[in-house]
Amino acid sequence: SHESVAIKLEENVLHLTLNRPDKLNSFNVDMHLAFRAALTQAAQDPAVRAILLTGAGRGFCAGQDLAEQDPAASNTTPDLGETIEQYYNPLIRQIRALSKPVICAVNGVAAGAGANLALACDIVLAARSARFIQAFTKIGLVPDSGGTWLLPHLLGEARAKALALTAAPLEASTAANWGLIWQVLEDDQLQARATELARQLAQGPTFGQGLIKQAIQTASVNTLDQQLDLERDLQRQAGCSEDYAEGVSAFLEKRPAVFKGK
Ligand code: T3D
Repeated sequence: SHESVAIKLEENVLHLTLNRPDKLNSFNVDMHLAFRAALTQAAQDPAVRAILLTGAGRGFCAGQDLAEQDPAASNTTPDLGETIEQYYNPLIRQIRALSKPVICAVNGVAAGAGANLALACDIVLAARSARFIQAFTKIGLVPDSGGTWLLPHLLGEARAKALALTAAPLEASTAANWGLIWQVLEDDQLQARATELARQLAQGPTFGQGLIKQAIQTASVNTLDQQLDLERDLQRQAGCSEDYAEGVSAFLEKRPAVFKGK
């Protein structure tokens, strides 16, 4: 049967590929449920130490499947708040709460919720031909899936507002220059380089990586004082990990460390 999210576990990396290429991997309920189940499984499975998210075909993700939720086709006004509450918000929260790095390889156009899904990931790589489009305003909507938070945080209000109000397509290279994403790669190198990065992280001290993710995500709501306290607490936890002991031993013995993620 056709899977709307293709899943493969290889070398401790869970590859999640949005797989509705004919619809530019736009979200229908089926894809939401498959994605959610995969992330829930990823959180629980110790064999999963990094997640690599990408899209099948020429696009990354075109956001909500607009054919599935056509207001003109139904008699009642759809409650979009309900869709957000049920599907998009839990997805973004799941990614942010996951104590494992989520790498996103944006292989092509990322529009609407698809753009903000990418931006919610921990490390975003994009193909040179990829575009980020805050498409929402073209159909009278508001950026969701964290867009109105992520954009001003990453870019500042001026760029955030202009992108959201105009739906202007942002080239991958500009996105990288502006600090919206980590790197732009040549199209034919994206998947190999993203896989390499994901594998490298998966072989690393993934317990500590989870704490790093938590610390950096919390910074925006903390004062420096609060953040110093948080760092103390997280460092205490990291210092109890087997990976810390191994990391120090390996350094002193001048050999590569063998991390277990605990
Ligand atoms: O529940 C709620 O509604 C609230 C939640 C909202 C979250 C959102 O994400 S709202 C924003 C929804 N997304 C969009 O508005 C983007 C719509 N798509 C586009 O603007 C363009 O497709 C792109 C700029 C992304 C790409 O353009 P292009 O020219 O490269 O491709 P295309 O020809 O437009 O699309 C290719 C096919 O995918 C086409 O189907 P066809 O004609 O070959 O059968 C197109 O209809 C389909 N497709 C693309 N995006 C969507 C879609 N089908 C359904 N929903 C889509 N979002």
